[in-house]
Amino acid sequence: MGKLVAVILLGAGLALVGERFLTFRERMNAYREVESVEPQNCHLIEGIENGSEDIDILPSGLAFISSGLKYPGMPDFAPDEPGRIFLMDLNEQNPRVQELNISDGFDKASFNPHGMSTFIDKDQTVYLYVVNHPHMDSTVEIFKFEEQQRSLVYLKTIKHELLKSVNDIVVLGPEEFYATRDHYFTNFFLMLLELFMDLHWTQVLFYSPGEVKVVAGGFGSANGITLSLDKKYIYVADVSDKNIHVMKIHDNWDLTQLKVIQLDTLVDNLTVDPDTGDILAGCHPNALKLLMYNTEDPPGSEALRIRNALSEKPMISTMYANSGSVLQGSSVASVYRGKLLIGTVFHKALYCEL
Ligand SMILES: [Ca+2]
Ligand SMILES: [Ca+2]
Repeated sequence: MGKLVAVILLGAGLALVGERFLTFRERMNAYREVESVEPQNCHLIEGIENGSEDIDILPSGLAFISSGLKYPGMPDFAPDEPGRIFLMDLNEQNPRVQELNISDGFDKASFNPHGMSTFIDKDQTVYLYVVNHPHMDSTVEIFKFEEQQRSLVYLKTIKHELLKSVNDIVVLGPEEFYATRDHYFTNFFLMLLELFMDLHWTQVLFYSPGEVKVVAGGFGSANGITLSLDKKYIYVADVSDKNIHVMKIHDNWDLTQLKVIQLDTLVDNLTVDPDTGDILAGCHPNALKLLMYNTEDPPGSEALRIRNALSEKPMISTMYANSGSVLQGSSVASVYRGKLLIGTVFHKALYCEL
């Protein structure tokens, strides 16, 4: 009898693992290949070789690009080089990137920049908030941008027990922001288990000096986050569920979900087209190729535009798609006056004229 129970339990256990394995492959879009969609005038940006995970463009056309992310399980072509922030002026005829100098007082050797968000104060001072993972920890760094000197002046590091496994942020006011947490666990093995078991324990947090709280939960892996043009809604990408959550902001900063836009691609960072309010999404068409990196069959890239996100039927179109022959592991797409920038987790960056 005891043996029979053991055999039944073992069988049930194996069936569960098998089922989880198959649904995991499906969730990662393991079977999907991308068909090329390439605008005419695109070229790789010279000087960016080790990622451009997030891109934030100021209303003046200056683009910040975070580069050199080291993230557990992701490829990294320059493991010994610290991360950097690049600047690109999209008003120029042939824009080039320039590395921003970072002021003293900041540990540049362990700089591991991830998601970013800019904030312009009432006096027009520009601040850049950067999610950082020094020694695989999570912090938010606040810099003041000095346009003339092309430099970042380090102001402050924010750490909090709820700000763990932070992926992206969107700044709402001085030292006030929403942040996404892409995993519940911080241990690499438990992170993989969490993804594999599809636990849905990740969250969106609100941070201010006076109050830090969870404002939304239940995401498979909350990733990119951005604000609508009218500042009434928050868009949150759930990368493992392949969708975008549209959430209403309340006066006390709590969020309620209005709708979910389901896609067939793993959505990473989100930006908003400043002219139309459309959501632009940097996506991973097949995330298994990203996790099991193989130069012979690399992960592709995909950038989507979502029009009328609040309507009954949002319109989804592909701005760019590539099998990985040109651009691998796209994580963000951002536009400024007919120019499109596409960044990647660990690879290069693309500039297109639309
Ligand atoms: Ca961002
Ligand atoms: Ca991200």
